[in-house]
Amino acid sequence: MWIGVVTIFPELFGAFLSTSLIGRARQSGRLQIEVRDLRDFTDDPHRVVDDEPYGGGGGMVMTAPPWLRAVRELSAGRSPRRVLLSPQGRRLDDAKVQELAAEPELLLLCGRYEGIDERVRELVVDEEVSIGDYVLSGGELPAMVLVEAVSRCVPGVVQQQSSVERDSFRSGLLDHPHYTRPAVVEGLAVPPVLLSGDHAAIERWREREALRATATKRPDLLAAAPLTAEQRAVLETCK
Ligand code: 4HQ
Repeated sequence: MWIGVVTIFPELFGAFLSTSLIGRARQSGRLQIEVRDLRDFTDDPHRVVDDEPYGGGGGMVMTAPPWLRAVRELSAGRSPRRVLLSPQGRRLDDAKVQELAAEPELLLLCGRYEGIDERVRELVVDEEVSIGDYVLSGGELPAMVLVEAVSRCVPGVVQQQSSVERDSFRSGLLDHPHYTRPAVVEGLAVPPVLLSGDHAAIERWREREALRATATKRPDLLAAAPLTAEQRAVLETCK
């Protein structure tokens, strides 16, 4: 998969893109990520990318010309889906992540200041995506969130593909609790079934705890999850 990113702060992506899972995926060639500085697409020597808003008011607005040039140059010879990170977008969820991961090419636009001239959206943006209802200073962190979530869906990026399938949300449920050594932490013991060696019993416990966690922490998810009759019965015994 190819992902292009346009930003005025390309350095923010350095450690993120060279560390851990994403670093390895890039080295193996499964992920090709091209981060470009918006200022490289200006034609004035001062590399200015913002101006005062028409109609007045505070703050600055990112001008259209560098964005149009950046998007068109990075789209030359490919046809990436062009995504603008913005609080006005549709909220990112697992369904959207999987939909974006099915694209061979994505181009992510990271704005700053009060935002980008509206005509950029009209001319070269396919869709807006938000990572949540709160205000950030720029689209860079949302772009990293999107890159990380999407990358996990690209075949071979997560070494254990079984862990992607087991992942939270794929089932519509939250994960069960996890425990590791030591067996007792400040008087709190590991649930004995996990030490029993009885794999079927452990599987039943995990399923039950996943249902319980979802019911108590995210009842909204539970309402939307397609539960089997057996899962409904187990859920009854958790109450
Ligand atoms: N932004 N999800 C970039 C966000 C945001 C979000 C605010 C995007 C500032 C310039 N983006 N502008 N939440 O808060 O995606």
